[in-house]
Amino acid sequence: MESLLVKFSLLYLFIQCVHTATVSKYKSYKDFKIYSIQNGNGLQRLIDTMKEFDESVFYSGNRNTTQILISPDLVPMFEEIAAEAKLETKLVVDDYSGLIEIERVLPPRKSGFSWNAYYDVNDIYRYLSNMSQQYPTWTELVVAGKSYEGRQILGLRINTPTDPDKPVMFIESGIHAREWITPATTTYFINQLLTSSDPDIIAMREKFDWHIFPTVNPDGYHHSYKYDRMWRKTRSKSENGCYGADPNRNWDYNWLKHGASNRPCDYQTYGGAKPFSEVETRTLSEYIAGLENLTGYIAFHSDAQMLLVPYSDSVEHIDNYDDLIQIGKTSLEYGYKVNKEKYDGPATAAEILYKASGGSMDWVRYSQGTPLVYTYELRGVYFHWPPWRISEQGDEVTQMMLGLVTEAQNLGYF
Ligand code: 0X9
Ligand code: ZN
Repeated sequence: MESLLVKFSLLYLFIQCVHTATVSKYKSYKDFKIYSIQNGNGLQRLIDTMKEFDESVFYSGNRNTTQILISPDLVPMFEEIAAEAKLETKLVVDDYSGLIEIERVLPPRKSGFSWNAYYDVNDIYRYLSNMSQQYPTWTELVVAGKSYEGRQILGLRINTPTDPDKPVMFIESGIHAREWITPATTTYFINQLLTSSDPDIIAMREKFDWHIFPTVNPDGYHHSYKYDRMWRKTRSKSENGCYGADPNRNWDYNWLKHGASNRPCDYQTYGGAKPFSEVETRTLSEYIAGLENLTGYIAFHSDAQMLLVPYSDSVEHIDNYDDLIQIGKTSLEYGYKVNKEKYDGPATAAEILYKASGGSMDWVRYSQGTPLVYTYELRGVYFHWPPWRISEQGDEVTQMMLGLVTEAQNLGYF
């Protein structure tokens, strides 16, 4: 084993030098592979070894299988170690860059904003700004905080002047940079709220004081858009030179307890130097804490296709769990009617996904006592989704929101 590692270390170092010398600006992922591995003894060791060689190894999974993204240079080592550990592996994606290519449809510059392409953060903000100008009596631009690189966490408040004390409904999107479908779906939803002639959607618009934030991790999203499609974290710089913390592991509730890393170079789940070390989560939490009458907090992620309720790091059920499940089921039923897509749950993440502490949803529920708190994991293939199908998820989410508010209203939440 030892000599095997030495052999591969040298080979890998050499390839990395050549690679660094020739690397283009946007990480290509050419010939990167995804393997699906049956969980078993030796898996963690395999993952750890791969991570030693390449911090950016991405993996995710459930209780049965794990998917891992491997650079072509590491494939021989991966296969040898997997064979030694007698782990069953299956190649599921041969060239990961193909999935990324599908998404790189340039936004149609002249025709304004659309839902046929993915936009960088400035364009999303321009869309919000345009909407605030087009609907000045219904909407206003709101700033929920700022980012490490100095961007705003910009959102749109939709609060039609029908009643001064409406319940507040908060939408958080894009906390994970690479989950591009979530900002796209959120702007789609904003568009539906503002322009739909469906009486149910109009009623939903009127019922709440909406605070909607399509990209709460703007630096990370921009980095994913411009440099590395798989970037997930913020872009703060750690003392040891690595970048970013997972903004969904950085909130001050059970910080680092489960499913989070304390290593700044961890590509995925570094929880940060301390709770709220990231300016994005800290300022966003202050904005949330300042909202009177916060009744609903909805976080959008991708791509596990699930509906999750608090808490994410415990299998215990919270006091209005039964209501949350009933409301969540109706939400999913409404969504199902659109595209016949089934989502897992509603359930706690600990029961159907994995335990993960330090997420926004748990902090909001615990510290603010907000009654209706959900995380929607939208659809996708390893975080990818063709741009020409954004509206498909947009319509599904719009109906899921309608189902949610309808059933919550039936249960007397507003
Ligand atoms: O790990 C996460 O943060 C979420 N999954 S994802 O693949 N989108 O990264 C799950 C979030 C569950 N909720 C919380 N941990 N609050
Ligand atoms: Zn996510």
